[in-house]
Amino acid sequence: MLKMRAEPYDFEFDPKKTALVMIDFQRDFVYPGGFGESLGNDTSLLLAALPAAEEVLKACRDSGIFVIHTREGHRADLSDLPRAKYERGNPSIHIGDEGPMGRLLVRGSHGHDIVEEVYPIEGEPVVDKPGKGAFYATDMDTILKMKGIEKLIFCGVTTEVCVQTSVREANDRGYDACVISDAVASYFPEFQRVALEMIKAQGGIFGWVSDSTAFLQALGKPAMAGAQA
Ligand code: C5J
Repeated sequence: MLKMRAEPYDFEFDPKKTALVMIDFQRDFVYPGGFGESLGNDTSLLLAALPAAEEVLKACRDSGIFVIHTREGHRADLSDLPRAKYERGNPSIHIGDEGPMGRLLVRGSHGHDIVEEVYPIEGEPVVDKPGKGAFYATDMDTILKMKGIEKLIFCGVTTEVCVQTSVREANDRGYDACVISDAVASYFPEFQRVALEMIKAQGGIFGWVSDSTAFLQALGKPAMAGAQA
């Protein structure tokens, strides 16, 4: 069993029963011209999570920790897109419309896919989800159960939307989740702070919060250049 410095208290995990969950590192959220920008967001804020997420991903691959990725998006015929989600936010262009990176949030388009820095490799399942949570209308729970996974490490975007929704879903399904604070990001700095506070409040009501430095330390890996100990 390994132990990682975390809040509200240390997070213990057996690497064989732990999965890294990489939430929605898609061009549609982190680059201009995608779904995130269509809702009026400054996408550059999300790039802050990538260096730490890359390090955490590399450390998990080196340590044999199971890695699973998610992508938010819809079928090409939009048959799984609720009207409410299509209309919500009065966007500049809608889900399914043609944008600079292809059809917005549609599976198979360039914008819907994962950025190169954290692109999945062979043996890392990619779960396509129509909603914000990684468990809703997906086989995420089945895959994790088949692998004997009990603990989850979360990286991804955005902190208060798809990451937090997935952490809550994981909590209700009996998993222990720890969010890596510098490997998640929000379009709203205040929401980043508060979303993490909410997870670890009340003795860890939804889970734990740690950072990439503590995670790398727990795995016996060197810290990222310039990281705070
Ligand atoms: C959003 C997500 N923000 N991946 N999706 O709509 O957080």
